[in-house]
Amino acid sequence: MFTRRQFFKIGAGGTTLLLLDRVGGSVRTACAAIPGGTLDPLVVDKYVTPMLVPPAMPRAGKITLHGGRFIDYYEIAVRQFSQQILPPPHPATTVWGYGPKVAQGEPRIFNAPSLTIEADHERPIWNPEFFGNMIMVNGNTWPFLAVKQRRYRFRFLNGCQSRFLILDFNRIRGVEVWMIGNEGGFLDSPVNLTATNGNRLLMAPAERADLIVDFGRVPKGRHILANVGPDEPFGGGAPVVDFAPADWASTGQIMAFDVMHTPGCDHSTPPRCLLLPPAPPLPPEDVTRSLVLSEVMSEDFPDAPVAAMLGRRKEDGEVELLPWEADVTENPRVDDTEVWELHNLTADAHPIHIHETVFEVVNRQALDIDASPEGKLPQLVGAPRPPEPWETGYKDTVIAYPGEVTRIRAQFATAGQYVWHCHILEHEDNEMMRPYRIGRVQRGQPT
Ligand SMILES: [Cu+2]
Repeated sequence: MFTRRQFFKIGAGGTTLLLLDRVGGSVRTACAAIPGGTLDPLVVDKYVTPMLVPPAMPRAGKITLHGGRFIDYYEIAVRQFSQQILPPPHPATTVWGYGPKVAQGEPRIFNAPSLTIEADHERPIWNPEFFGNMIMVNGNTWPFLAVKQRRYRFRFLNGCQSRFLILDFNRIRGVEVWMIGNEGGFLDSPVNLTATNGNRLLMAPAERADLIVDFGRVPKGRHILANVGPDEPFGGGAPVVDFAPADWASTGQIMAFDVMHTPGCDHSTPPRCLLLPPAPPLPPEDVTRSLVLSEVMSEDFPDAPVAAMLGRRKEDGEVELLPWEADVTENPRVDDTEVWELHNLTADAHPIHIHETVFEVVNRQALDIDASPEGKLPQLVGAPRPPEPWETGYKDTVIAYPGEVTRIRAQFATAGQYVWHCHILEHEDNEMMRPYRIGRVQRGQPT
């Protein structure tokens, strides 16, 4: 039961949406206007701006490799800037983009979309993971929200390009946080993140969390929602122990809650008393597929990936990595249920997103990566571990940790052509995306 509904966006270097519902009270509106309204497309004049053909990214120089070969060298900066995207008299838009940090004889050029890199060695040249240095929530950097000493329902979406967030509520003294849903709907039962998970929640890019945040015992004043995820690719583990938490001065903070003194009591249902509608279990699987997440490394630079790829284990046991344009290899029959085993052979965690369907997280199991036979999948090690308590119900994005197989079960109901991919944007755009098809070949579609 909601008395008001507002929309927020949250994220760093990406677009994230946070939907806020006040829990309790009566239903007055099904949805409310976005504050400030939206722009009527009919008021934007068309065909008044000549199309810009941006230059290629200027080189910073050349590097000599062993053996005397030269390769192009770039120093790339990212910044937030204003660009006249709509024609005047509409205001300029705040955007992000890449540009040269220093370029010989060139002015600083930034544009959205960013300039292309047209190096002639080891294409594609790409930034394997982009990390911004500001946190944007619903279109503003580090906003605040005034709240009462009451329970609120928030829908979080991590819209960062590559950044895994670990939402940290520990600086909100007295708060109690419950998770009730994820991408596909409700969890089996509410999970008290404060009592059972250190008041924190890990969120990979594209994951969503339906949270009830109880400010009832939070003292009046300003409180910060923090982020203790890393300012670098996430490989699992805990902040401080396994990686440095995000910089407190910037990406370590997400937004502020200004808690107002609120007399009286909260009449909404306590989260521990909520009975969530059950998600019916999926039928047993008809097919199990062994799939692979892999990185192609540079021949010239140690530990430098040049592409992230998806693939599969073929019937003969050999691992085959496949580019986007290769024929469909995952082809469930209509209404079949399948288990997909995602073997992550890379050094980092990847949020794997499957279109069209939602799935159950079955379990995860370690792989003996170091003893990996060439061209084959590594052996399994130890027993599988169950999904996290907040991964029950149905999801559409799952964290595949490095050195593990992550198993999901999905039913494929609607015939058609879809994709599955990593949701780190730089990965999905650089080969970590594959088409898949439900049912027969579609007329006019790739096979
Ligand atoms: Cu990835």
